[in-house]
Amino acid sequence: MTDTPHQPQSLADLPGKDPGLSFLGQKPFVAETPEELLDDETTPVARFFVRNNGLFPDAAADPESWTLTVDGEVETELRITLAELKSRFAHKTFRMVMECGGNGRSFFRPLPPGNPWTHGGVGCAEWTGVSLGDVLRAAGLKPSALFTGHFGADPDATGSHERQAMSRGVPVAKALEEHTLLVWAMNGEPLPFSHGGPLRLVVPGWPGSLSTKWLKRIWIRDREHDGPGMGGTTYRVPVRPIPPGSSGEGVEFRIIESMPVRSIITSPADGARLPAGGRALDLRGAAWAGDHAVTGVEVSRDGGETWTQAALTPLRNRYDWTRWTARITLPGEGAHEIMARATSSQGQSQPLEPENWNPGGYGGNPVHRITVSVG
Ligand SMILES: Nc1nc2c(c(=O)[nH]1)N[C@H]1C(S)=C(S)[C@@H](COP(=O)(O)O)O[C@H]1N2
Ligand SMILES: [Mo]
Repeated sequence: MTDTPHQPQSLADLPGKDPGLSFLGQKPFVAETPEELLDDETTPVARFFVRNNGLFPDAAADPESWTLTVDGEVETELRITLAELKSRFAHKTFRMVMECGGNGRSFFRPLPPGNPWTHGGVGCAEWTGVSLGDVLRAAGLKPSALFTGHFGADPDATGSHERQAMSRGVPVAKALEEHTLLVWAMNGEPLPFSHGGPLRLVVPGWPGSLSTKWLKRIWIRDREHDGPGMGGTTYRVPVRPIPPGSSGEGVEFRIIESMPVRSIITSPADGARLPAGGRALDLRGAAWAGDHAVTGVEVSRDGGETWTQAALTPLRNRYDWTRWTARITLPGEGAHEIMARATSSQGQSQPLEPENWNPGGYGGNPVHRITVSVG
């Protein structure tokens, strides 16, 4: 049976979206955010990227009666409405980065299949909800509970409800982190439909595909989850480097957990023109590193020969992004390329070109480059 609700044709069909987003596809619906539209400390809903793997589901007629099932390796199966989630558990609000696992894919050569994200499959919003761990403890995890499996209400790309477009999961330890939330509000407003309203997961630091929108069910499993998006080379990378363009056959792969370190310059915009005679240039941006902290951001205007340290702004909470500022002096008139690179608490920093080619095109985190011209 196919039952396909009205599907937005373009960005203009999603209420309140900034027309400056880059539209990557309609079926499934995908749009990323140009770096200069990520200049707000908290990414407004209007500028937050959208990534669907299937079609949009029907909108909920009555959000408060939206029901989540928690079943599998639990003492007591839960069927709980959004209203009950709100009344039974402690509310949490954290500002946290969400980033698509394929962010940066377009920088790989050869280009792997999939959405050609630049650096804009990311946003940092204030998410309000309850800790998934509090709900799992209320259900009572059996000793056999090992992994989660997440199920959304969206039909797959053919419009079928029989098969999930995507159903991913995490080890129970990640599910029990305080910051892993069941979310019903974004930036203080009811969670918009295009971002999974009335109820979604936010699993910070790990690929966005784990943050299931229109969340209906969490299946607690005694083994690694095996839904669509868990097999083959999907959301997996080789444990050792492989030649670019190769299939990876016979090579050991691991599931991606923490996302890599990345920084973007959010002001000025790529292509900005400065008045003649201008020499000092103020830069602003953001950096993040999955589960880890950003320990430094540097900028260069000479192709990476020399680097200038940026000043970092303190985080609001774990998984927030790091806003940064820097001032550089441009040598004179003409076009100048400026790059930014971040370093994580793991000691990893961004390469000039992506080095970790993989068939799914995950984890491409080269330095962000912009060009500004003077005069
Ligand atoms: N139900 C459902 N949840 C989903 C998806 C999806 O296709 N269906 N896409 C995932 C992916 S791949 C990403 S990157 C994030 C994007 O969230 P956003 O659209 O709110 O930015 O949602 C995730 N949650
Ligand atoms: Mo994604």
